[in-house]
Amino acid sequence: MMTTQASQTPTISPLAIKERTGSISTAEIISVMKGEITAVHIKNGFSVEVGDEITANFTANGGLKERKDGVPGQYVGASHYRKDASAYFAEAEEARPFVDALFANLADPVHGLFEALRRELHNQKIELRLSRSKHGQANLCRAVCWSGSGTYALEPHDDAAQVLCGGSDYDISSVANNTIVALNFYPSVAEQGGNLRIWSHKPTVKDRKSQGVETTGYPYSDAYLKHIPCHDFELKAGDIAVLDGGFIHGVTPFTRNRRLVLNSFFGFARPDLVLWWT
Ligand SMILES: O=C(O)CCC(=O)C(=O)O
Ligand SMILES: [Fe+2]
Repeated sequence: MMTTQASQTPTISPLAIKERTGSISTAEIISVMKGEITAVHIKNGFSVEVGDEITANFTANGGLKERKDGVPGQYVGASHYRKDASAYFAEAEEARPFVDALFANLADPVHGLFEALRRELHNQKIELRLSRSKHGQANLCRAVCWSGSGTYALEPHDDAAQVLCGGSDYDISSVANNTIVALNFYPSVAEQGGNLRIWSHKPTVKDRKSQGVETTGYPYSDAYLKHIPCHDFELKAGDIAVLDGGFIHGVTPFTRNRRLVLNSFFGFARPDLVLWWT
């Protein structure tokens, strides 16, 4: 009885959040990777015009699909969620031309940030590369428009369970021992709502078991989250959010226009290796 109760009382972990306007710095990203800060919200982090072009390329994309894995949304690219390595990397290979088509001939912020981080880490004798296996290689990002119609457009979840439980064919498994960084670019946002909400709680394996989400980290119930403080990032087109994906987060409902996110994950697999995937 005592044990059950203890595992169902979520531990509050304070959020260290930075919000500012301007260009994102690799130092801030590395701070999130090292667990020094929980999240960074950069307002006006990239051009709204580039965001509009990416959104138009998403809408017209031949690889645009409806998600069929229990998480409502439309997407271009590949998600490792609930997939073993062979299925994920096959999907990533197949989706690559469509992910490339999102950026067409643009000098886009996702490639820009990846390259800047790669250079900075290289200076520190750390390699940054895409996750890979004998089945193929990850893409730089995936583009998603969430379409949940309940309390959330994207239900509260953590991004760590899926890495921990992905299976041994993945090279990213060891990143689960470190901070899994979620990187989100917002080419377009909702008129109302569509906030990225983060809760002051980083679930353990035991917490996930108690909530029946051990292998997915999705979704956490309102009852579980009720007494946990949270913070909302109110997003505008051109914003960037970088967060410790081990903390529970979700997307509040929104109306009318399309809210598009370009999402990637990365983190230390070893002290000298950072892997990047979607
Ligand atoms: O759309 C967002 O703001 C968050 C996306 C997210 O949490 C995810 O893709 O795992
Ligand atoms: Fe997430």
